[in-house]
Amino acid sequence: MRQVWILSVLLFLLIIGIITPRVEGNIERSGVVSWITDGDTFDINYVTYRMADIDAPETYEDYEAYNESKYYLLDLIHGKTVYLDIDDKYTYDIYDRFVCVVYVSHNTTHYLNVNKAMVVANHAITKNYDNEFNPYTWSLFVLKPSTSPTPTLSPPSTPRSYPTPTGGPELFPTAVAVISIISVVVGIAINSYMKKYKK
Ligand SMILES: [Ca+2]
Ligand SMILES: [Ca+2]
Ligand SMILES: [Ca+2]
Repeated sequence: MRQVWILSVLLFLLIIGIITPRVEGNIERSGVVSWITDGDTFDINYVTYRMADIDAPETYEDYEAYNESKYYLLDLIHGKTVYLDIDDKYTYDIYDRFVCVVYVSHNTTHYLNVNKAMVVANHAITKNYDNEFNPYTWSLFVLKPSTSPTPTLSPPSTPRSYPTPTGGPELFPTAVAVISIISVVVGIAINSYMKKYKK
């Protein structure tokens, strides 16, 4: 029976390692968000960043939707340290804003993909522009790298506290549960096969 458990645990770790996306190597800079323009644009130390492959409502399109989107993003990242994957293909858009995917700490092990979170919350739509990113492959949560990058853009400021974002589907716990069950079943199957084989 011990064999089954060891096998199950090993399988579980292997599968988790394969399916969970990681940001390792993709975080090119970080800093504290000091200004929110709208649901897809913000500043760090007077430098403007445009969130890649999403589009949030403009004031002239739908003022109420613009406002809701803007304050949703504000709750998610304003005053917080964000970790940015800058577009390796063009770096800037036509307005000289850095194009990026934004990550913010979700818990001790995971970042939230803020671009994806804006779409999931219906505060922005997906628009797959020409850049290094493919928004259709994004996961809402990604594993943090083993060592966090040091903020480089701005000195640390006192973070304002905001409520934990809600509304995103918690896919990760479900996936873990499913994988645990599969691992145990496969473990038992392998063990009984081995027993049979030995006989
Ligand atoms: Ca927009
Ligand atoms: Ca990049
Ligand atoms: Ca793209």
